[in-house]
Parts: sequence; C-alpha cells; structure tokens
Amino acid sequence: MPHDSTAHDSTAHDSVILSRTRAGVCTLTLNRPDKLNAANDELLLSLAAELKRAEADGAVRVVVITGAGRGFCAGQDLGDVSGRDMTFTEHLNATYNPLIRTIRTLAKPVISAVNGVAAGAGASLALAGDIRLWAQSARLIEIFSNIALVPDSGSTWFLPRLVGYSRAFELMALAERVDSDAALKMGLCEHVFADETFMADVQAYAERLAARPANALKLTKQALNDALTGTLDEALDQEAALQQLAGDHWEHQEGVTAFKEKRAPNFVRAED
Ligand code: LHQ
Repeated sequence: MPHDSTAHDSTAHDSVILSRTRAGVCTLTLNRPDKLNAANDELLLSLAAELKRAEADGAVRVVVITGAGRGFCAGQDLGDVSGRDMTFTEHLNATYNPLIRTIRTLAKPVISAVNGVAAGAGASLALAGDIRLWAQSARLIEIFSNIALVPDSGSTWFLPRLVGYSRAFELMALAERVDSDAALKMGLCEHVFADETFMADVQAYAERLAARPANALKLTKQALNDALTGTLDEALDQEAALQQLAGDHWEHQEGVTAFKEKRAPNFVRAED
C-alpha cells in the first residue's frame, strides 16, 4: 500500500472541493453543506479538475466522491441559474457532461459515497460512480420533473440500465424518493453502511479496491463501459484486445506466481 499522503490535502476549508489522500484512496468532498452541496459551475469544474489530478497522481489508486454535511448533492444550485447567458444545452456541455464523462473514463475506480440526499443532477452523480456505497439515511430523487425538466447528466442512461425502463420512468415522472433499503434492492447501490461509521466503512472498502491490480481494473472498467453500448461481437473483440494489455503487464505475472507459490499476490508496487 502506498504511504499515507497528506501532500494533496486541501487546507482551505472554504474550498468547494476538499481533497484528501490516504492509503491510496483520494476522497473528494463536495463542500457546500449549507445548500446540501448543490452544484454551481465552480464546484463542477473543480471536481472534474480534482478527478484529473487524482488520475495523474501515482499515490492514488481509488477515488471517492462524497458530500460534506447531511447532503450528497442537491443537483443544480437553483439560486445560481438566473441571469445566465448560456442555454441549458451549453451549460450541460460545459460543466455536467464533461464531469460525468471524466468519471466514467477515469483510469481508476471511482466510488460514489452517497452520505445523504442525492437529487437532480446530484442523483446522476450518485449513479455515475463505478461503485455506489450509501449511508443508511441516504436517498435519491430524480427530482427534475418537479421543476418540469428532463433528467440530465447521465440519469437517462444510468437509471434504466440499473432498474429497467418502466421503473426508471416512474421514478423520473413522479420524482419518487428512493431510500437506502429500496436502493439496495433495486441495485442503485452495492452496499449500505451505518451513518455513524459511514466514511470509515467507505475508506475500508476503498482500501480493498486499492489493493487490487490497478492495470487490470483500469482495463476492466474500459471493457465494461464499452460493452454496455456495444454488441456481443464488439465486446468479444474488445476483451481479446484488452486481455493482451492485461496479460503483458507485470500484475499478471505476479498473480500467476503468487498462485503457484500459494501466497497472496502483491499488486501494489512503486512502478505503478
Ligand atoms: C438548495 C438546493 C438547490 C439551491 C437545497 N439549489 N439551494 C438544472 C438546471 C440547469 C442545468 C443543468 O441541470 C439541471 C439539473 C438539475 O439538477 S435540476 C434539479 C435541481 N435540484 C432540485 O430541484 C432540488 C431542490 N432541493 C430540494 O428539493 C430539497 O432541498 C431536497 C429534497 C434535495 C432536500 O430537502 P430537505 O432535506 O428538506 O432540505 P432543504 O430543502 O431544507 O434544503 C436545505 C438547504 O439547502 C435550504 O437552504 P436554507 O437556506 O433554506 O436552509 C435549501 O434552499 C438549500 N438547497 N437544494 N438545488
């Protein structure tokens, strides 16, 4: 496991994104708690920039996105939209959409650690992670139709793939609130942890991921994302190409050697 790193800790507590890296896990915290971390442009652009920085940082093997205070993210800051000279389309293309693309193409696992309410584009952000971990009191609301908008920032892509078309439509049309028990049953999250121990449980889970073979996980993420949009033929071709990259990497040798030597593999090395 890489050494604990405090080099990238945010020191300014008024920063919209707080960053802390510990034991290979970079935690990015949306930090507008008074507004349930509702997103303005600064928050969206800073989060995308921090994700890119974490991707380039050799000390980071897993990224966690979470929220400060009692909310995860309440979607677009509705106090910040009036008087804009951008269209909705321009706004999405300049801020939300690059962020969602960054998460899904990042060469490292991204965990959405949903500590509280996730609404509107905040729900999309909660869904965009490779793994979704929820606190018991978290809830997700596809709240867009309450203000007569369509779901954006990837919700129309993520949600039906997880819960099916009709359930997705119902959640969107009625802006129904999904609590953590229902989310677990529906497959909107992988695990629910107690509120009291949530961030410690997230860190422990993320450290498990951080110990896994980073190159293989990067290629797995790429293969899965491609497979979600492609045909079986394309997936088979893509798997064969990516398997070559995985098989040629030292991680593969280490895995096979460890198996033969009947020991646990060590996938964390300086050359990563
Ligand atoms: C907020 C917000 C918020 C500002 C809570 N803004 N202050 C849209 C437009 C353009 C382009 C791109 O895409 C989008 C996509 C979208 O995201 S549309 C959806 C926008 N979000 C919403 O409509 C959610 C609005 N918020 C709510 O309905 C509630 O706050 C929820 C259900 C999230 C939580 O309810 P509560 O737990 O009862 O909290 P609260 O309502 O009391 O909120 C706490 C504070 O946070 C409060 O401020 P205050 O000064 O009164 O304490 C809210 O005004 C503020 N806040 N969401 N989006």
